[in-house]
Amino acid sequence: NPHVFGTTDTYADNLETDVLIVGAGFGGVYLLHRLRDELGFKCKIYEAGKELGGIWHWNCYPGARVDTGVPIYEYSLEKVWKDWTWTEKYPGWSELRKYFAHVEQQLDVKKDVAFDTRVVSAQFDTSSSKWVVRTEDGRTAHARYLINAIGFAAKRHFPDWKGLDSFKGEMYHSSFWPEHGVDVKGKHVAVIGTGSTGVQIAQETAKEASSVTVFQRTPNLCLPMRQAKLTREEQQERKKDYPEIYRHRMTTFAGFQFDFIKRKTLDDSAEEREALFEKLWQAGGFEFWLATYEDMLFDKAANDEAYNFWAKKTRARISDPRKRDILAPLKQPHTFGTKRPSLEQDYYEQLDKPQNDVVDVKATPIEEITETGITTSDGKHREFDLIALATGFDSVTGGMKNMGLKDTDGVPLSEKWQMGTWSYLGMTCNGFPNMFFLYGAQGPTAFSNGPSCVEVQGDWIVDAIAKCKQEGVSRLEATKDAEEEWRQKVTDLSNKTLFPGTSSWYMGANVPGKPREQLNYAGGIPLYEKECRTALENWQGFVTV
Ligand code: N01
Repeated sequence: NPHVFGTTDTYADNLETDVLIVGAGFGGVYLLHRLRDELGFKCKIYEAGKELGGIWHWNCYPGARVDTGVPIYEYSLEKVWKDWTWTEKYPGWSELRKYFAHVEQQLDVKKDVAFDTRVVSAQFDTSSSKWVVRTEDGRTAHARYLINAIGFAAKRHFPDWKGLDSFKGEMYHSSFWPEHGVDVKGKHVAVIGTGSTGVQIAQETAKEASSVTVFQRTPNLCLPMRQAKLTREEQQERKKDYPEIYRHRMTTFAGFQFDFIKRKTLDDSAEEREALFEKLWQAGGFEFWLATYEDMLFDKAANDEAYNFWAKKTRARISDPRKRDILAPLKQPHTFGTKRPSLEQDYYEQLDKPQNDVVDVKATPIEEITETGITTSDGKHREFDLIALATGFDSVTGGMKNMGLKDTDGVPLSEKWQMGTWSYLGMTCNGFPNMFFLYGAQGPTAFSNGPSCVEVQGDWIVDAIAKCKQEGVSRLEATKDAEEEWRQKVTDLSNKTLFPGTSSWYMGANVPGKPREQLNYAGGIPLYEKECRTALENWQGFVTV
């Protein structure tokens, strides 16, 4: 029985509920808890997977671990953090799953989650003012409010290489890795893609496989993780500071414990700059990215300084000159930090080993996947036992375009967003009354620590629903004008930065044919929260009925 965790009515053919939430990751669980337990709404979650955890349910590839240090990547709910301790500063996927088991113990979420339940269509019925949501297995739910909490990586991306289906060895997309693991001992492994995922898979499998060959189109400008073991005692001791830590994280640009420093790169002398870079480098994690000079992501000359420091440090770790020039070229492949840097532990040392290799697929693109391996445009054919596809996602918009959402006129969201993305506040859409989403398009999403984004948006959604109830509003809908203005704001904020100049999934540039546009709000968490709160005060940008 796939539905073992639910209460009976969770799986009813006709579900009636106040709020239907799609997705049981950080966002969905937070919303369920706040709406159900604090405000008394009847809520259900529909979840396509078999467990809580969202991305940490799907991502169990070798080496999957979070790139944000404890205690930032977790809920600020005291009920949850009070009795929870981590074993490592940057926890791995299995520990994150244990965290969600602990969340379940504290919040009793699962009784209101229908697992194995994939939404295939949803439309607001204007006569009843309710959402009608259908599932793949034919059930129907009616809900006053629909909240999409599906994350930014709900739709996988597979490049359309010739012969992709013909490979006779093992082939897995990173987000569909066998849960019980794959034995790579003695195997020749190919990893295609060098985003956060590809770097982690390559680094981990290289410890056991006979060889690992990475197919790299763009170098990942990885930062040293500086992993550390954590003791229960030191965490208990630190917990007195947690309320302040969680308050503070909402005051920083990216929802972390640190923020950009209010100084410009070139205002410092070369020695001062070197000293600051060295300090950030030694601290490890995202500090070199997000706790550096405030102009690093805005000014090319400032950015060059960061890149040159990165290249100097990284090149020194690679002894093979050919690999060094591919993995950490002297000439900047893109402005530093405008693609997501991965945190690594020994990625460069692993790839430097003679049995492992890196293929520059910008120079020699993949032409074909054959029964036994991969052929590149220079005619070289390499044989493998296992191919790991770390080719990413139709990020941010792909998931919501793929769940059969239609506006009140019957126009699919996939059509509305075909030429670009329109939303208001990165949480609502014109034509989709009483629908909210979080950790998606035009919100802080990729420029924020996940749980911080989820809490700032989740709290706003909860307050918006509570305000509707209090004021007797049966239908809340963003106006077209508000959407146009929000899109312009998202674009303008981004255009001040260096992000638009780089082809990345932040810009929708990783999927052929997808419109190139900034998909994330680049104004930082505090400004975002202020804008959203102002809008809520008097329903600015909304029509209410
Ligand atoms: O996906 P990606 P991801 N030929 O899109 C390459 C989060 N995350 O799964 O850069 C050759 O970043 C593509 O090349 P290029 C995190 O926010 C977090 O790695 O487009 N290569 C790229 O190298 C992250 O940013 C964590 O030139 C092709 C790779 O595939 C986000 O999820 C861990 C290709 C895709 O990288 C997504 O990460 C994992 C082609 N045709 C993920 N098409 C942690 O917190 C694509 N590529 C640790």
